[in-house]
Amino acid sequence: MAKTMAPQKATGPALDPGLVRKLLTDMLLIRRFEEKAAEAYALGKIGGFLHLYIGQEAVAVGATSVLRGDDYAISAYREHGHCLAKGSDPKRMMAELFGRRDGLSKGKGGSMHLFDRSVGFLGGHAIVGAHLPLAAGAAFAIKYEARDAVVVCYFGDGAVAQGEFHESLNLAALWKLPVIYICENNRYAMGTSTERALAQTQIWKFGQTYGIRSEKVDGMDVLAVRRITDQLVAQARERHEPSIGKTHHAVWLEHGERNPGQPHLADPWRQQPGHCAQQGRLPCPVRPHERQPLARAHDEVRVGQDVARAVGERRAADVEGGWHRGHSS
Ligand SMILES: Cc1ncc(C[n+]2csc(CCOP(=O)(O)OP(=O)(O)O)c2C)c(N)n1
Ligand SMILES: [Mg+2]
Repeated sequence: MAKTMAPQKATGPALDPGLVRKLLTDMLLIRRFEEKAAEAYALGKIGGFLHLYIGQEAVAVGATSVLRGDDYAISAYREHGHCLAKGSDPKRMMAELFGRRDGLSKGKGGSMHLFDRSVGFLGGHAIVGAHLPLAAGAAFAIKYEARDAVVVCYFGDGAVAQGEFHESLNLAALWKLPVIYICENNRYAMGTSTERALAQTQIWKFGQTYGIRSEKVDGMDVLAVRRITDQLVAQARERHEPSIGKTHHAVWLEHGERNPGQPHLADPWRQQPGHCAQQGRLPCPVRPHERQPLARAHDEVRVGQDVARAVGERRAADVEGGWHRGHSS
């Protein structure tokens, strides 16, 4: 999945059928992976915590679609989608969730600690905010070695109130590091809304404070994410300029999956305004007919949704393989 494709305009006939199919396929692979993981967790086959990425697929896929194989990605604990998008092996990822020795982190890390150096994925990190300085460090190494790779660092809105967020942005700006910080703002950190946690809820504005470019983008629109990330990556690659992007999302799921037989810690979350439990129909990043530019491109290039799904299903067979092996162990 890490293969780079030329950036395209969000609308109009210039959209390449191969690109449309690839974006859909990659998002569907993540969706299938997460659905299978949820199933296994409900059966008590996966230990520890499990935080699903369902509903946010467009961010990982849109952003990764403009990265090169030698670029890095790093994330917090909701990282399955970022790791898959970077090109990691779904079988080894699923094995890791099951705590198996053939897992990505030898079964010692689990869902929150996927790590795959072979595709430049520098880990899922469970301590909120802790990986933001690591991203700056990796970007510093790139600059020190005079390479033109970049680091994309995904984090949640919950990290913004942490000191690491501000320290990292300060150093990235001061030292001109090739890092793109992408805040996936789903408006909640466990049960706490951004309104209750942040004095400044316009997260992208922190970029202005540190004098770096900041952009906000609809995180449900894979083409918009791709377009903006392409610009931010270009300035990081060419001029070593850091930036911050902020994506916003419909709220899909609880904070984490429910442990079998235990009450869910985040049940009050369901009562919060904007939670999916209160909405009849949610916008979905992987349903093309709900994303207008992608839907138009879809019609124009005659790539049917079923075709994309079929390709997605084939890739998802890998997921099933990993799941069955884990399930029978
Ligand atoms: C330093 C630290 N404090 C508290 C926690 C407990 N905790 C786990 S997840 C979480 C919320 C994070 O929310 P956000 O960054 O918005 O990510 P999201 O779950 O919305 O993707 C908190 C407070 C933690 N892991 N690390
Ligand atoms: Mg959040």
